[in-house]
Amino acid sequence: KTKTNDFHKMVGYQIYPKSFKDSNGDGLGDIKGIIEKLPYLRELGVDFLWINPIYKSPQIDGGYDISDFYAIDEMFGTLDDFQTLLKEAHDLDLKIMLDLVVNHTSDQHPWFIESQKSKDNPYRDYYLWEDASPNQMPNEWISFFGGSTWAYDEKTKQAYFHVFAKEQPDLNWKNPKVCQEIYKMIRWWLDLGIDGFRLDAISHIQKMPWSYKIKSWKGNGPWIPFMNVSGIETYMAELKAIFDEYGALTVGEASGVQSTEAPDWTDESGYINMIFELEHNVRKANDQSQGDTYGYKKVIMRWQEDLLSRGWNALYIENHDQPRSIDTFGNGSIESAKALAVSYMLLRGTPFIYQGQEFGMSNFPFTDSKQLRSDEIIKQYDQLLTKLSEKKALEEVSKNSREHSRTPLQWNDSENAGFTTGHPWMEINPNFSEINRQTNQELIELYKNLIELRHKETAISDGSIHFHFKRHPQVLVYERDEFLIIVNLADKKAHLDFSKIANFADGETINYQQVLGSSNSPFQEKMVLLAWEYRVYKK
Ligand code: ISL
Repeated sequence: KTKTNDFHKMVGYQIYPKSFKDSNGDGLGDIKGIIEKLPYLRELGVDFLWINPIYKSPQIDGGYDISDFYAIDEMFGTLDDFQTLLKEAHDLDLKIMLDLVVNHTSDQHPWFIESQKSKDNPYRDYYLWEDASPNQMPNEWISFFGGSTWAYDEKTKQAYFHVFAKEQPDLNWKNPKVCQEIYKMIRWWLDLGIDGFRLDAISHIQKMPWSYKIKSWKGNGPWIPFMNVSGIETYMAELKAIFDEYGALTVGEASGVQSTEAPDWTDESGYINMIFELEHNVRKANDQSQGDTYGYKKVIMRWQEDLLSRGWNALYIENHDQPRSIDTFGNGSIESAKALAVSYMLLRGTPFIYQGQEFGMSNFPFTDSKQLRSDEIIKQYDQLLTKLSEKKALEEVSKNSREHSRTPLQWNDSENAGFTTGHPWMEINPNFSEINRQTNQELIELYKNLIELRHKETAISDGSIHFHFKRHPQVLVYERDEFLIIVNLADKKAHLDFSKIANFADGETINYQQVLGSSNSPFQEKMVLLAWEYRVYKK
């Protein structure tokens, strides 16, 4: 198989399996639960599913700490179940993409257990060990989850390196044996019949020399020594060779890859099909729980423009690491969720929908620290307790916490929102009788329409993109060849005047038909948009 551009037309759906659907009443979502819901996903119209890690794991980091790359974690089912899922999904023409987590393993992975035993263990060099003492780590680098990137080991008087939790030791990619093991594993899953991978934290696999001194502790400063560091190209090229052999569908989570570098990563000869930018999740300076709309718009425009002639964007407004968009960039209303949907679903790239986003799931109103589930958030909370009251500490950690997006899916208004017949592993949002898959049909319909446009219209799947009113703080306006998309991303009115724009001068004569919209409104040179209004026109 060769690399084709099929993915230009596709729409992905992200499943956080623990919270998607429980089939056996143990309160945890599972593979059979996904199988149950395949008809729903088919009907929605998506083309592939990206499933967050289902491998064997102690679950310190939501399954991103893998202890066996070849086994399905019991909580999700068996390899047989997974093969049934593959078959049933494929029968419905749905592709399956798995998470590929190869920057690190769990500290319970047999390689690490061996590696820890002694300095001369054959697996020692599978990980990154350096001489250290309890109060002198090899350098001052800090991890994404807080604290040093080094964890000291008393027995061997060395420390091992981890960019995430200390239970997630980083693999040593400089060791060819590690690469071979990983490549073997990738082939194993592709041979089993999966369609592709989402490459987790892939830009961190290469590190700078340990002697690198951090120059700024602000922004991305602390991550510079392990974010898209030169030398990574070799590994990426080797990965690409395998992906190409299988015609695998690939999307990279690659923080630190700039919009100007993304074309090299994702064009015809690039390593992967597409890339998620992580920059648009900007928050208002004065309120970390609120999205910065103009910031979002600017990031989107830059990535769209920088990848216009080469490369491909993976588009999203929600995932398992971010709070719900209806509350960050929206105002909690379904109108705002609709505007957000239109704002990104028709851009150039492959859109992803995160479970529950399509029916307006919202942030969780945390009232008790016992409701928190992520290890790293609980640690942050405990840390904050040293200086804040319980109430303030909880408020602080839940501000833009990824916990919000991880609550069980609200399928209907029956007990436990139809997610489980047992006791849910994480509390269900108390708003489930108002917000669920049954109540918010209109939003689902809109998503269906948007997906259909991507499937049918080459202007949307492969056309060019051109932005207007680029400095407007709240309205996003873009042309995709014969299409014109207008979205008001705020809860106040906006005025647009097209008469000064070359192609629109004498706009009244443009023969625009409205394809979608929150109201029926023929195109006019001077228009007033209501709060959260969206309009899609076609010439
Ligand atoms: O934090 C980042 C940038 O500021 C990241 O780029 C980082 O790569 C990203 O948060 C990684 O996330 C992914 O890997 C983590 C896991 O906890 C997340 O859920 C996953 O999406 C570790 O595997």
